[in-house]
Amino acid sequence: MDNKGIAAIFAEIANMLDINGVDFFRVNAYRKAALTIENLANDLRQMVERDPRELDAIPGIGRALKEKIIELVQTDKCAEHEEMKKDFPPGLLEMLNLRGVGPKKIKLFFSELKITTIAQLKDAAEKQLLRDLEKMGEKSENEILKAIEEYGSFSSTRHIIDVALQEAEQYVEYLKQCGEVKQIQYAGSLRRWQETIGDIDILTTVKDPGKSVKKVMEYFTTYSEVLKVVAEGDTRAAVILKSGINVDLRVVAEESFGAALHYFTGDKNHNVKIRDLAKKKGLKVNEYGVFKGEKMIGGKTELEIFEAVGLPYVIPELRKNDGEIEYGIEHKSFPEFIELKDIKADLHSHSNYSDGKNTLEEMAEVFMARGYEYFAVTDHSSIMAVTGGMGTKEIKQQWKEIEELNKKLKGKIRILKGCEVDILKNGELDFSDEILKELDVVIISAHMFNRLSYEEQTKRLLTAIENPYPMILAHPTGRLINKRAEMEFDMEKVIEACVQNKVALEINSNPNRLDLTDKYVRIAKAKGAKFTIDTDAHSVNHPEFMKFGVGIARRGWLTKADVLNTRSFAEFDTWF
Ligand code: DGT
Ligand code: CA
Ligand code: CA
Ligand code: ZN
Repeated sequence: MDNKGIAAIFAEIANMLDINGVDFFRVNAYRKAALTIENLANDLRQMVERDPRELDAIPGIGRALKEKIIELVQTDKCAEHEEMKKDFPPGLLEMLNLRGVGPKKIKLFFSELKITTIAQLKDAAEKQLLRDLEKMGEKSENEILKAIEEYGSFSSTRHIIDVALQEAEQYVEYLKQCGEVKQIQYAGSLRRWQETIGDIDILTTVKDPGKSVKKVMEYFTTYSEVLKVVAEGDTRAAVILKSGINVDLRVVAEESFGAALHYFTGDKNHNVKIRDLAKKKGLKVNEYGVFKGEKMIGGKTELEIFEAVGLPYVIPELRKNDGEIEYGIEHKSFPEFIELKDIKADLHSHSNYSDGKNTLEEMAEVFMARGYEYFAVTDHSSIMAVTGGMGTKEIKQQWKEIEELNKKLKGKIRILKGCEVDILKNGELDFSDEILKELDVVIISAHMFNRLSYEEQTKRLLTAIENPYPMILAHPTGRLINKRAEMEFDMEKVIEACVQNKVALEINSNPNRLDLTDKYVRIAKAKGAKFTIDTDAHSVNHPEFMKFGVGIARRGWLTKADVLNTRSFAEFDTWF
């Protein structure tokens, strides 16, 4: 079993112990171990194989847990976990996915009302049985109903983009090794950098249409990550991967590759519009090509499709029948949209001064390796005690370290003194002006109180934005994809306040957030907002996320000029 699997089992044990109400120390020990393992750079399997004593070097994991790690590595199971699961209703663990429902409440519902599933919980809430329980009430009962509804709408889960992208890239790499493949490209929502992915669509052409197709099909269906082959035809196959993602493969003729790539990139609404346009010109466009009567007049490249209907090339990110076709016809070209290579800095990152996993210097090294000119370390303020938020003393200590590092790294990269300051319930900020005025980058964000009323939430955010110190509003909606809905507030007013107060809106590139969404990005751009694209990195592995934020920015029609962290440090500094 790999690190991820072991961490998941430890987390599950912690949750079970917690729901059972067993001693706090064991719960904590398991939870901490799960977190440590999840972020471990080394593979536990290799460590155990080389010498189990290597585990002693992992901090914060006691002896008993180390023995369990060895057991899991060697047998894929842990006897204690199996034993616990035997009598534990699985529905209790599922309830943990409900917003605002934790082990304490699950224990309460179980012991008072024998509730073991979400369905039973919903029923009890509807019958108003929950409100009379200890520490509950009408309001919290309604919140539970709302959380169940929210969870239900997520249960047809689409895949998070980084998981899908990684699977697609690995599959494509594998398929390239089959000697018969000529061109290959993933299409669909993934190529459009849509925030979540239903399934992966891969297109290929082959070297010898007579002989190769069958070989490619066979190669595709025998990939080691395939769980199940769902369909296998002459030129099309579909599989489900072990990760749960479905993948479609289509082998197409070389003269049709562009047409097929355009068709299967979509989206559907864009395709329909292109077909209608073609019809008006007396042409037919489909996944095989462009046709005038019976005669095929294009289809080898995507550009041939666009040109046939009077359009310039439309980048995949724009294809959603959301004005791109009208714009292209009118202007004959598109602005130069932002690209990953334009990014010169990351303005939202964490170190081990709060809940980041790495030191400042380690973070500086990865940002340097990406070729950035500067970056801001923005550890949490103190209200985020759970994440080890910084008080005045710690932040001043961090400044010292930043100054020393800046001397050491001079000419290579510049570290900016930043902070991700929490917005308190009343809209005030979680640091005194004395600290705020010393910072190079002040990010404000709402991590708590996300269930205030629409009016209160709007007022809270406006108060924070109007404070003279903030520069960036981080992950503005607070949503977590497939897990937590957006906070409810007046987005237009918030955007307008940001414009007036010179606060940039963040596009948070973490694939679980992608916040702002492309829809709001476009609205905000129209109102004259400026943006930063940040990764909110909590470890050296996360600066990689930048590409997802850039994808959202492109879907939102942003150019380099709209995004502040494409500027050199001097230009960036003068803007604020
Ligand atoms: P997904 O997989 O749900 O994240 O989204 P897509 O866009 O990848 O959709 P998918 O995999 O069902 O189909 C891939 C593309 O094929 C889609 O973007 C457009 C095209 N397509 C699929 N069905 C239709 C259709 O009924 N009409 C047209 N015009 N195009 C279609
Ligand atoms: Ca798809
Ligand atoms: Ca598909
Ligand atoms: Zn953050």
